[in-house]
Amino acid sequence: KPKEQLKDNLTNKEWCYELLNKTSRSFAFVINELEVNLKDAICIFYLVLRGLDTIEDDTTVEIKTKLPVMTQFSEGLYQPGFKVFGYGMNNDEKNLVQNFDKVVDVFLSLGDSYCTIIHDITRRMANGMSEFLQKQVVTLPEWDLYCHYVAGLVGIGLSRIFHASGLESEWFATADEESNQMGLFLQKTNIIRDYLEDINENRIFWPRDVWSRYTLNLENFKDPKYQISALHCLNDLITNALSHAVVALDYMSRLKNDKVINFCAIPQVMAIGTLNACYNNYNVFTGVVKIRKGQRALIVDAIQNKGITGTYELFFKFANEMQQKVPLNDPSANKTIQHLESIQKLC
Ligand code: PS7
Ligand code: MN
Ligand code: MN
Ligand code: MN
Ligand code: MN
Ligand code: MN
Repeated sequence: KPKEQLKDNLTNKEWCYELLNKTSRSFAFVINELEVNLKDAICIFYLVLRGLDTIEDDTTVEIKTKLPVMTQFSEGLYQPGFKVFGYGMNNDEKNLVQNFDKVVDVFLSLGDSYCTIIHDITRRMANGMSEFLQKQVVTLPEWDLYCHYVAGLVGIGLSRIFHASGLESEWFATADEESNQMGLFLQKTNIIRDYLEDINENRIFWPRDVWSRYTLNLENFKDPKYQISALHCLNDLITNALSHAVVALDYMSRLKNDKVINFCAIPQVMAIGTLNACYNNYNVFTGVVKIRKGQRALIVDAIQNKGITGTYELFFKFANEMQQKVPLNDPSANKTIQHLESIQKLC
């Protein structure tokens, strides 16, 4: 059969899984391993939020055009045929929002408890994104609030989905603070690592109250003559992100289902590994600092084979590696070491 014809014959659910594989760099793998019922709910949750993020991220559309689209987005989940045109910075994102009716179709086939959770989180995230399209991230409480909207809420929604599936305990239904910090740990790591990508797209997610203590203009850090203050600022934000690790470990220690442990722990370990790779590393300001393919494979392997024990071992290893690199004259050194020691004591 020609390729085109095969594509036309996909069910909406098959189409959704195809889009999941195309639009997510790291989640497709861990989602695919989950038990069927949970897997469909989380695949749809991912695509719904990826659709919303496509609207948030599209810098070619004016903010006043986006705002009503964002506020109506969550209602679209209950409207068969709902699609969005004119958004997407690449073909996969365009494809997703232009054919969003396929996601809505599968969404409506999920159990009611899943629909309610996904709808509630999507509405709250859209409102939060709208708020921050109209203002900058200035203070540290504002940094936490932006990260709550775009990632903490994902954690809260996922915990409710785990509980609703019956695979995880009652505790997850109301663990909003812990779930929020699971999200904040990932989001802050993403924002720290994406300094260059974001600033080149005219977007700033580094909180001004922090970077303004180290430079007058965040763009200065791209210039190696500002290397020392750039590294001090970077290490300051990494220290802030590390403050969530202890709560994240506590959250993960309460999980029972092996596949859910993999789903939660692989991204968290990748995050502390990324923070370790970024720590005191000027390459953050000149390119992309990533965990190498081979190292990623070792992490996935350790967690798949040793579960929560493997997770603790890797948190210990990365915390320990980071601690060897703390320069004594770094302004955040004491705090950094405190956080790294709390992590290692738990492991
Ligand atoms: C529903 C799995 C497990 C309790 C699209 C997973 C973008 C880091 O910068 O794609 O756009 O390239 O690299 C994920 C907590 C959310 C937080 C947030 C939803 C963990 C729209 C992930 C994914 C909670 C807003 C993707 C937060 O990074 O970003 C599902 C527990 C989407 C989680 C965005 C970021 C996620 C992110 P970029 P990435
Ligand atoms: Mn994005
Ligand atoms: Mn975004
Ligand atoms: Mn219950
Ligand atoms: Mn990013
Ligand atoms: Mn990215």
